[in-house]
This record gives sequence, structure tokens and C-alpha cells, in this order.
Amino acid sequence: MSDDAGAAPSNRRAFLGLGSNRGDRRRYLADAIGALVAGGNASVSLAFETAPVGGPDGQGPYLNVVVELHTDLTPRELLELAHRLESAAGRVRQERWGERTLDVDVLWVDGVTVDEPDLVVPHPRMWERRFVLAPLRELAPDLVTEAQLAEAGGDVRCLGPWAPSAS
Ligand code: GSY
Repeated sequence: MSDDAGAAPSNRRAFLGLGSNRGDRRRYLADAIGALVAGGNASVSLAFETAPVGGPDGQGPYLNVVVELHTDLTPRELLELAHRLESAAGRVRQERWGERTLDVDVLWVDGVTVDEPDLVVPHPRMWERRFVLAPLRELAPDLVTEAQLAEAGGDVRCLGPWAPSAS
């Protein structure tokens, strides 16, 4: 891990990307977001309905959000948290790009880079994915330019503010 933030760790912003395209998508996201918010100092982006990127044909659309944390957790601890949230949603790791009840990716941690076999931060594919950049830009316009968002691929539709149950 390389750390050039110069800030106290608890002042660091970390961004997690959450997505679901299987089962009760909103409930899986709501449970994960609830756990993150209960941990303190979290903000949730607008919600987006997005076309699946990669994976087999016939998958349903994703519901995607990004959550911002102010945290002293390391990227590795954030990855472990992400795996715990996925397990709680009954996620079974089968097909790499297949449908999933919950996917939680560590996208970005201010001032920190990681390049390890099972963890790369910033997330290596985030800049290609509009389903990541659209909610991320809304929370952190300093990280994502309008041009980067326009260049990223994928269909996304903003559903408005995140709500744990659809109105
Ligand atoms: O990498 C996250 C899981 N995922 C997604 C996703 O969250 N949203 C969309 N639209 N496509 C995806 N493909 C994969 S894999």
C-alpha cells in the first residue's frame, strides 16, 4: 500500500460502489447501506438503474449507488467489510460477471494506492464505467470530470435520491 495523503487516516474519504441485479435489489442495497451508515459518517449517492456491463446475455438491470465514508479503515479492511456485506446478502461467487444479489467494490481511498493480486485501488475499471462514475461524480465532483463521465461506457438512468423502498 502506498500512502501519500498526509492527512489523519480518519479524515480520509473512501468510496464504495454497490450494485445488485438479482432478487430484491433494493432490499440488498438497503441492508448494506444501513450497515455502512450505522458505522458512522457515510453519504449515499443518487440511485441509478443501469444496463449490465459484461457477463452473460439476459441479465436483468442493476441498481447502483456509491457510498462515501470518512474512515480510518485501510483498503484491505474495506475489502473485508465489502465481502462481509456481500455474504450477508447471500452472495455466492459463481460466474465472474454473472448476476449477483450484491456487489461491493472498493473504488477509491484518498491518497492511497494498492496494487495487490486481490485488491487494486483505485479500482482499475472504474474510469470505463458510467454506472460507477455517474454516482461517484455526484458525491465527489473533484474526482470525476464531466469529460470522463461522458467518455465512460454504459447506459444509466438516474432514479433520484436513494430510498430504501420504492415509492
Ligand atoms: O462490478 C460491479 C458489478 N457489475 C455491474 C454493476 O454493478 N452495474 C452494471 N451496470 N454492470 C455491472 N457489471 C458488473 S460485473
